[in-house]
Amino acid sequence: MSRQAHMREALHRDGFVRLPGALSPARVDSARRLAAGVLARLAADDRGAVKSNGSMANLARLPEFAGLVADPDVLGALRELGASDPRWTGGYLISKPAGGPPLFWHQDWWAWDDPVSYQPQSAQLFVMIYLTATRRENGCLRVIPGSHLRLHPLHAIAEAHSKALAAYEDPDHAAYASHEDEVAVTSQPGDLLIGDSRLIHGAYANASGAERPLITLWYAPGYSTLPAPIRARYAHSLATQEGDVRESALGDLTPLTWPQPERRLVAALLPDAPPGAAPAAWRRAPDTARLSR
Ligand SMILES: O=C(O)CCC(=O)C(=O)O
Repeated sequence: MSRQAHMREALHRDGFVRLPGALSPARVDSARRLAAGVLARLAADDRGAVKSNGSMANLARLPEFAGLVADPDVLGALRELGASDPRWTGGYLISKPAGGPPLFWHQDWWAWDDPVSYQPQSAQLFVMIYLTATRRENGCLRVIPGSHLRLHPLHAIAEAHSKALAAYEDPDHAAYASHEDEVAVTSQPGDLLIGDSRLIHGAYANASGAERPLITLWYAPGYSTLPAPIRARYAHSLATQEGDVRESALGDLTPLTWPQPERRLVAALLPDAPPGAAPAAWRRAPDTARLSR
């Protein structure tokens, strides 16, 4: 089997795949420097409100990441995985400080009312770029393989993405606990971890003495094949950044109002609105009866 066929099979079967060394060291260095600059600007209160995540700095506010969003290695990896018309639908700098707690179990998908959510093909992929070497002890990714398509007991954590879970109000909550089905996904600088947005995932606590920065990017790999209401919602969200955790230090730009050089870099990747379609409903929890057993 070819490398490409292996990658596609892993993504389909497990819901994620690791591409070792896909990004150039120069790109990783630059992203690490940019991330450090953003973290220095965030207020302690902003990070405290998302203690479980560590930080949630919306890249839509940060044109300096345009080069990473449009990086040919990232887009090439998506195309190898079958992306026909990849569009960038969002991204965050999620950085776990030294001593940061675990990240709650969750999945990233948001249009669970639409039948496309229950098909094998993923409507939205995450591309995770850990900027330092990660392992269990310093807060690497953990995933439940296969949970992008199959019902899992962790789907019962209905309030994933709530303010209380993000703020780590109840450290004994099951959303932070290890699960027997979890798999630790370690990473080296330059690796891309690409996965299905429906995959249940989280992160271990960072028991080390160093910051553990991550850039998560989301792309719709086959944008023009998506139902019109989903495309309409993407286009609406791009312009409004609805639901953003608003850190005032980051300003209120959107990719549509970025300075022209950065806007030009990502222009072909931005979701456009289909004429006349009403945006799909924002639904973060699946209809569990429709997931396979
Ligand atoms: O912080 C992490 O390692 C994982 C972040 C995450 O779950 C996400 O980007 O959706």
